[in-house]
Amino acid sequence: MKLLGSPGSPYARKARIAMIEKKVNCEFVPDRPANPGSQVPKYNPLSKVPVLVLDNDKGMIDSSVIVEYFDGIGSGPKLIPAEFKERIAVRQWEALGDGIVDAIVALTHDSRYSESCDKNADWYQKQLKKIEGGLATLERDIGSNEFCFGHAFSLADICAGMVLGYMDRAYASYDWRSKYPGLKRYADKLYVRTSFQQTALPKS
Ligand SMILES: N[C@@H](CCC(=O)N[C@@H](CS)C(=O)NCC(=O)O)C(=O)O
Repeated sequence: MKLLGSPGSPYARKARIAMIEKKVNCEFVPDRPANPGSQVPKYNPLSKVPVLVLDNDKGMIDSSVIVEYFDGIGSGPKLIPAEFKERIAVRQWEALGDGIVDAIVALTHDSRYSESCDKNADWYQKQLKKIEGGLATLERDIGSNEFCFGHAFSLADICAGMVLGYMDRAYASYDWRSKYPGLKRYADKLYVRTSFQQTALPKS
């Protein structure tokens, strides 16, 4: 089994963190879909990462599905609770995290984006509103807790950490630590985990 992903991809990082937390015996293979010779299109018709290449040479796609797979086959505490209401609650955190990352990508990959671009422009404000709304919601809902959901590490924390790590990589000019001190406190604790340290995103 091999996990293909770009070293800088937040979604690949989500799957990589789950792989480490669940002690799954799988190799991470750096592979950017845009690079010539990439194996990604062979296993994912959408040409996106992460993609998990199974032992039967079939591809499993989407970070959400791959995390659930790792949670099922790996050892250690569950990342996604079995109980219905709890599972839906954790999935809500995931949806929020994925949505914030989508907005960071939309903002920072826009051809008009640069450090000196017009921050009042409609296209900029539209994505910024989603990012700030998302970060404010994370900060409010985490409060002074150690974990996003309940009293244990879960997929919800993987997703919150994925967001904050990607802010630092793709949108480093935004000082989220000063604006959301509760998130800074939360992230400082989360980032000492081996799974976060081993998957730290390269600076862009
Ligand atoms: N919903 C997908 C999103 C995956 C995704 O958008 N990956 C980006 C990298 S962060 C990608 O591969 N982009 C290349 C492309 O869209 O061509 C998931 O969670 O796996």
